[in-house]
Amino acid sequence: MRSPQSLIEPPLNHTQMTRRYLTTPIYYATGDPHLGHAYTTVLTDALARYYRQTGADVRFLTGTDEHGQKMQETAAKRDMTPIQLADQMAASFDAAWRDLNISHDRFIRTTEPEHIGVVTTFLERLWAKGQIYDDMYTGWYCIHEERYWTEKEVGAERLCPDCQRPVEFVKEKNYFFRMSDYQDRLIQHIEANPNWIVPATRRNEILGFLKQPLQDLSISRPKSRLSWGVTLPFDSDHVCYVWVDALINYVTASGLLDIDGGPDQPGFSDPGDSWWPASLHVMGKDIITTHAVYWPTLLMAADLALPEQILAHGWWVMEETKMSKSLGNVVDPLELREDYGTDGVRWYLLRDMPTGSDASYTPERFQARYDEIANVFGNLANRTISMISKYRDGIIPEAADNGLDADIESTMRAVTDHMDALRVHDAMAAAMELARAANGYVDTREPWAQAKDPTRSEYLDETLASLARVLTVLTALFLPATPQKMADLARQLGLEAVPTLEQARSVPLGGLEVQKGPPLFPRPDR
Ligand code: ME8
Repeated sequence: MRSPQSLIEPPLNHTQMTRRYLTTPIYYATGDPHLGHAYTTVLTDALARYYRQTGADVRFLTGTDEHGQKMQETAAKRDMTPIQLADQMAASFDAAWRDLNISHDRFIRTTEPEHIGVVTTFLERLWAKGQIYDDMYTGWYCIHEERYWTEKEVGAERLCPDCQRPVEFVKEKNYFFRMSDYQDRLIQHIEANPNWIVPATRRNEILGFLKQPLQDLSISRPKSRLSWGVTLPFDSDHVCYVWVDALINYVTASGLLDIDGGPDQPGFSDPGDSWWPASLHVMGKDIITTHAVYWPTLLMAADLALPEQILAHGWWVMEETKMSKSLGNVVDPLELREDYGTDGVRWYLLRDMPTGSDASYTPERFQARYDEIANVFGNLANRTISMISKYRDGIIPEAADNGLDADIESTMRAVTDHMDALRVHDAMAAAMELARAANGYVDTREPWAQAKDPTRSEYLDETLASLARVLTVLTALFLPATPQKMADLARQLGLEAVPTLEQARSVPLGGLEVQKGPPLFPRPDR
């Protein structure tokens, strides 16, 4: 018997390592997280874990969006100050992400002094470059969506086209960003980079939107109406529009901007020292326009690199309706976790939603997905470890372990291709197919019959070694979705940790002692 296999990390050469900077949206600190927020965060976490497994140097950012009119109003309704509400909700998101085993490196809050400093510096830079002007705005405003609408858009009913709530008539001084100047450059960028916005439906939607002339963007709100925000550096009677403030969070957390640079030297640090540009912004399709139009044009105007890719996933719906805080039809991921465990919830979210389309939450679908991982993969793990315990005193035989090599090879290729194309659901489906193939292998090889016949002892060794190999590979393939359960299984196999994708195929297993543990995906006791 060998002692638990210690996996030596390959030496990392930081200058040559691929760097990946991944972000989720920063969620509004007006309510608790629900299944929709959990999905985006778990999806980004799965990608972050995958990239780390491939040896990349990863920075993973999430956080809360804490300024704006909605915060001011929600706090007032609850008899709180905006910062009290923000503190409470930031703690609630932070706790939820801890419970869901999210591996972020940074949780940003837009009320942090560092962020306020970066927004100020960013605006100073745009102002110094003549990218901002003031004008009188007359029109309609939706408090809930924090945005202006035209007469035509609100119609005779005077309702917000997005949320259907009544809009207010406003006449006020506003500062505008010359967004329209960047329309052609943005279209060229999208056309020259077909994978910049994925999936293609969202890219086409943005290109369709850009067929209309792009308006300049109002980037301020008068303090007389809204005081809860970042004061404009060039007019202390106004605060920054919450979306501009929020988008800049991605730059703040990258370390690109030196806030001590001062207005004359806007003080952008050496890009080589920061994480900018982001490799991938992940979000729901509801906020694709802000990320694929407002954000890149603001960056162009500030002479900063654009994010490398934008992924806009679909909506979780309940029956036909989008799950949303304001509609009150939300599912609490933390409650589901009590019955199915963290990895049960993560698995369902990643396996059930095709990355680009909508998905409908039902308890039946949740159960069906859980049954799949419990019955196919959980069963494979359980029977393999039981058979090694029963037939070989718990020691993985030193024998050829290539019985499923062809399946392993093709699955690893498929999983890697799907993950690289951000199709996490397909990657997980492909890994599950390997578990199914391995169950088929058990049924064909009939190790219980091999065990009864001493002349077939070598074949039994081969069967068990091949099954141990496939389980090891599966710990690496499922790690992005179910990290805790894969760590448990790696320990049951006598390994210290889940191997990287590369190591999973070659780490020596013969001689390791397996430890039978409780079922990986037990039936929920309800
Ligand atoms: O928009 N299905 O914050 P937000 C899938 N603060 N994803 C959902 C979802 C659902 N039903 N509901 C919410 C904001 N999401 C801004 C972002 S970023 C610079 C500022 C997820 O709290 C999805 O990622 O309304 C969506 O884009 C995000 O939560 C919106 O979160």
